[in-house]
Amino acid sequence: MRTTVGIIGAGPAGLLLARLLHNAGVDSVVLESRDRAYVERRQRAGILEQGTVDVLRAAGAGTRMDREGLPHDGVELRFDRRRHRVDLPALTGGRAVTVYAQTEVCKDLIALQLADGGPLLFGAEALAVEDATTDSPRIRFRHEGREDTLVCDYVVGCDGFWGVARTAVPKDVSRIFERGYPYSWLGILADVPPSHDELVYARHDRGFALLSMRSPTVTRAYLQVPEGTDAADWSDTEIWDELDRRLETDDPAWTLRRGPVTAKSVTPLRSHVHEPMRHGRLFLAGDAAHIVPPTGAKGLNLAVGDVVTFARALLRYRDTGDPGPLDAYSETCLRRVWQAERFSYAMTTMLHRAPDATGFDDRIQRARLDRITTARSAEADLAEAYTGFPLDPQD
Ligand code: FAS
Ligand code: PHB
Repeated sequence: MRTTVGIIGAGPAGLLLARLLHNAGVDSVVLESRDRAYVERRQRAGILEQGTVDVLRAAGAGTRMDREGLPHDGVELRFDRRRHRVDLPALTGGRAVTVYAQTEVCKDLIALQLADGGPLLFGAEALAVEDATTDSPRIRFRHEGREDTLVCDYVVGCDGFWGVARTAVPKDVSRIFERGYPYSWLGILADVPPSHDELVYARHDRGFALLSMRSPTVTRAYLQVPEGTDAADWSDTEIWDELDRRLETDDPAWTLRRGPVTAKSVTPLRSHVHEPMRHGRLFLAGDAAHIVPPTGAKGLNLAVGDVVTFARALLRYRDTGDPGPLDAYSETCLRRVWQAERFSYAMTTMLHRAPDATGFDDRIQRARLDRITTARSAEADLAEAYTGFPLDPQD
C-alpha cells in the first residue's frame, strides 16, 4: 500500500487530521487497532475550546455539534462552601467553551471519513514505523491476520500514550519530561439531569470533585480517589454521598440531583511530554506526544492543535515549497503544549489534596483560589487558558 500521509490511530487527532487532509486534496490512510464500536464509545473528553469548535465547523464536522453541543459561558470554582462563577467571555473578549463529548466528535468524523474520505482501517494494528529519516517512511501493520506495509511520504503518530509511533524515535534523541500525581479520578456517568447548568470544580479538604455533563439528561462527575482505587469498591450511594460532601455550600438554592450510575471508571493522573515531536518524516500528535491531567480540560484540544499545525504546514510546503512551518512543527506545538501543561498542573495542584498535604499546603491552595476570585488579572489568566491557547502562531 502507498499513500501520502500514513496516520496511526483513529482517536480525535488521527480522525481530524484525515478530514483536514481530505478537504485539502491530500490522500491519507488511517490505521486503527480497535474496532469502530470501541472507539465510538470510549468515554474521555467532554470540553471543546473555542478554537476546536471553529476547526471542526470549518472542516465540515460541526453540524451535530452545533445542534447537540452545549455552549458554556462560565465555570464555577467551589471551595470553603463558597461559589464563584468565572465569566469566560467577559474575561477573554468573547471566548467560551462547548460541552460535546469526544465520543460524539469521533462518531461524526468516522461517519464523514467512511462516507467520502480515504481508507480508515479498523482492526489494523501498527507494529512499527521504519525508515522515518528517509523520504519513504513505512508503517508495518497487521490487519485481518496478515502483515502488510504502508509506504508513505509522511507518518503521523496519533496512537495515544500506549502507541508504537513514539518508540520509533531513537532513545538518544528522545527527551521525556513527566510528573505523576498521588491520586486518581473516579469518573461516573449517570442518567440524571445535571445539578447545575455549568461545570463545577470543587476544592475540599476531603479531595477534589468535578460536576460536568454529557447532555441535559446525563451527568458526568469525577471524584479524587487514592491511586490504585478499584471503581467496584465504590457503591453508587457512596459516590453520591461523597459528591454531596465535597460540593457543600451555604447557598440554599443548591441541591445535588442523584440518579442511576450507568458507568464508572478510574483514571490515573499524569503530566508527560515527549520531545521532539518530529523525527525525520515521523510526526507525533496528541497523546502520543503529551499527556495532561484532565483538570484543565486540555487533552483533546491539544491534539486538535497539533494536527491543525501539521496540516497547515504540509499544505504550505505543497503550495509554496516553503518547508519552514514543517521544520518548526515540534517547536510550534511544544510552545502551546507547555502552556497547557503549566495550566493543567496549576489547576490540578490547586484543587486536589495530596495524601501528605500539610496545613501550609492547604493555606497556599486557599490563597491561590482567593487570588483568582478577587483579582481580575488572575481570573482572566485562568479564563484565557481554559478557553484555549492559540492553535497556531498564525492565529
Ligand atoms: P487517543 O488515545 O484518543 O487515540 C489513539 C488511538 O490510537 C486509539 O483509538 C488507539 O486504539 C489507537 N492505537 C493505539 N496504538 C495503536 C497501534 N499500534 N496501531 C493502530 N492504532 C493504535 N481532554 C480534554 O481536552 N478535555 C477533557 O474533558 C478530557 N477529559 C478526559 C477524561 C478522561 C477520563 C481521560 C482519560 C482523558 C481525558 N481527556 C480530556 C484527554 C483525552 O481526551 C485525550 O487527550 C485524547 O483522547 C487524545 O486524543 P488522541 O491523541 O487522538 O489519542
Ligand atoms: C468531562 O466532562 O469529562 C470533563 C470536563 C472537564 C474536565 C475534565 C473532564 O476538566
